[in-house]
Amino acid sequence: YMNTYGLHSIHGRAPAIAPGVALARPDLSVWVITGDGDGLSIGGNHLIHSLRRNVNLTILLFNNQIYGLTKGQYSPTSEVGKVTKSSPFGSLDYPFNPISVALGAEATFVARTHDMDRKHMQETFRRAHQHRGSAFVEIYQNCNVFNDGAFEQILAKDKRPEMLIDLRHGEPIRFGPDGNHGVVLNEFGEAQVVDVADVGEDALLVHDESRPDPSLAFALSRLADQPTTPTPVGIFRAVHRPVYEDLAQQQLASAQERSGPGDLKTLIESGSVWEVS
Ligand SMILES: Cc1ncc(C[n+]2csc(CCOP(=O)(O)OP(=O)(O)O)c2C)c(N)n1
Repeated sequence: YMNTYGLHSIHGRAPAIAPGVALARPDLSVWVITGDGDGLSIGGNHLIHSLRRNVNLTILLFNNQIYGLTKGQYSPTSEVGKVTKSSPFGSLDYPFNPISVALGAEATFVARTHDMDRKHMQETFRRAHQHRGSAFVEIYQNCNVFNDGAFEQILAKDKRPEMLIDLRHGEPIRFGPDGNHGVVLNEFGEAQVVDVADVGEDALLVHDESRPDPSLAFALSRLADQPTTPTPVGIFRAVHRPVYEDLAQQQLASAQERSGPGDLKTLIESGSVWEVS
């Protein structure tokens, strides 16, 4: 059992409200539960700024590639050509890749898991929770009412060995029923799927989630733009950077050392004061 408390924000604004909670109550473990519509459409701005600030939050983005609650409109992760109630002739919008967005927003922890493997999901959430700073986890989640089967090509039980690339820190990136496929970096620094028999095991990319530069993680995020080709899951990036709350506390302490503890009433009544009659 867990002792939890939840609150609903305005649509998309959880990443704006949660940093306030985290700043005021550093003793709490603060989680943001969001969706591809919530976190990447209306709340996209709030999401990227809480990531770059490295507030101590665990952000779970449940990506079902659709607006479910409002009954099936296309979202920022829907594929081009998606026919929905709001795009009857097919969506024209090029979709976001949420992992690439989080990496571009300077997130210090970035991972992907999915709704067909409880153990993988638990382990990913555990690592995200342990991370100090903003942890971003994308979860591929089927919406069985408004977008059923969106991840079938990679998440059907018989497809997973061939289509999921399990990223493991410090290990060569291999996948496939017999580990017969792997990932290399090509001459342009792009990640590329190969047959291990063609290149040899030594040529494979060794995953390193702790690299300070996000380029490697970004290259891996570009392997699959849509869940139709081999797709990396696991932890793309886990690095340390000063946490926003710690910096804010330090700033507060040094200001108090300089000018004393301060008094709100005195502050408000200081400087230019007008009397309205
Ligand atoms: C300010 C505001 N604008 C629009 C809405 C309507 N609305 C509710 S949920 C939603 C999209 C939800 O999509 P997503 O975050 O992907 O979650 P899902 O329902 O698919 O789980 C929208 C547009 C709202 N509730 N509030």
